[in-house]
Amino acid sequence: MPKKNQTLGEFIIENQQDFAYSSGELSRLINSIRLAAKVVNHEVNKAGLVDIIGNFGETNIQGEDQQKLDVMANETFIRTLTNREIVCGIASEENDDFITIAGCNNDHKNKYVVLMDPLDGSSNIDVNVSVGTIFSIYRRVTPVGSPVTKEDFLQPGNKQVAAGYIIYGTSTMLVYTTGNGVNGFTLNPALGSWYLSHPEMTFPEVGKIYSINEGNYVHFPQGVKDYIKYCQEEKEDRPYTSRYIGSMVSDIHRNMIKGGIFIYPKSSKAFNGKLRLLYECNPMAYIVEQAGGKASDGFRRILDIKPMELHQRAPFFCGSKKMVEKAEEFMANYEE
Ligand code: P6P
Repeated sequence: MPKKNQTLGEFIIENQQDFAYSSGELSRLINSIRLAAKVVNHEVNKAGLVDIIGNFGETNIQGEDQQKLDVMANETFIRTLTNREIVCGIASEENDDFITIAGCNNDHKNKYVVLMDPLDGSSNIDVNVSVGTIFSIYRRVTPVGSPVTKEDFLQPGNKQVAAGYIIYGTSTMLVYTTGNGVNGFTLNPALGSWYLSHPEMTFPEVGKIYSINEGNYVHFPQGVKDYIKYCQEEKEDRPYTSRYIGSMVSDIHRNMIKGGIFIYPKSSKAFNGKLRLLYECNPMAYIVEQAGGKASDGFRRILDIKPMELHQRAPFFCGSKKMVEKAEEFMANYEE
């Protein structure tokens, strides 16, 4: 039973038996993520003070300008995960292909792969709006000791053994699940320790917040347009409040506490939406479902989608169960 204010270290030890199949490696993996998160948090928090803000002068596979903090965060998580010899392979939004960790090619028994968005919402860095890290953990499906293959990464989200996010906001939080509910830890930067501030997080079944970039309205499918009008009409518990930060981790974190729905749909500008299935939608969907919420692409459960490509995108409807179900009703009125 989680005890409020216990440290993350104490929590991991107490819940060791909950880590399915784990012989302590998953615990060590979560521990390495919390270490890397502290390093990234330190850099994000001082970004305005040193010449680390601004473009790195390169673009990533997404064709997005790489902010210096993106690169720093990516390198920090990769280095920390590699040094611990727990992980066989890493896939990152910032890397064209997956990375094989040498330990997989000899007698190491590393059995986990990690997929991550090292700094989501990075376009908000220069305007001092909160950003986040998202991670997703699987057991490899190819034989332990052999080199990892793309097959180890292209698993459906329902095979995740853990997922989480770090939100670098007014305070820094690590929120994660290993399949036994969702718990949130807040960093005390003075002590460098994470404390259980949000035990057993539960997504409110209904809410009054809808989060979508309405600037794309004319490009949305008709079902999305109809749902937006539903949110805005004066009827029953509506109109809802529109809140959109432009940083998915922050939008979904707020909705998980207050209730709400986050939608990044496909559009005539982005035929599969913008968000990446493997290291944005799947981990957030796992967390949201573990908290009692719902996540789909407007038609199908996100976690049941079989990935075909490392960086493939998916439309994303995520949040309070009844709000997502209502949005899906509007989507069902039209051909997928
Ligand atoms: P738009 C940030 O770049 C991100 O990947 C998500 O964190 C965020 O929800 C979305 O893109 C914002 O995209 O097109 O509304 O600016």
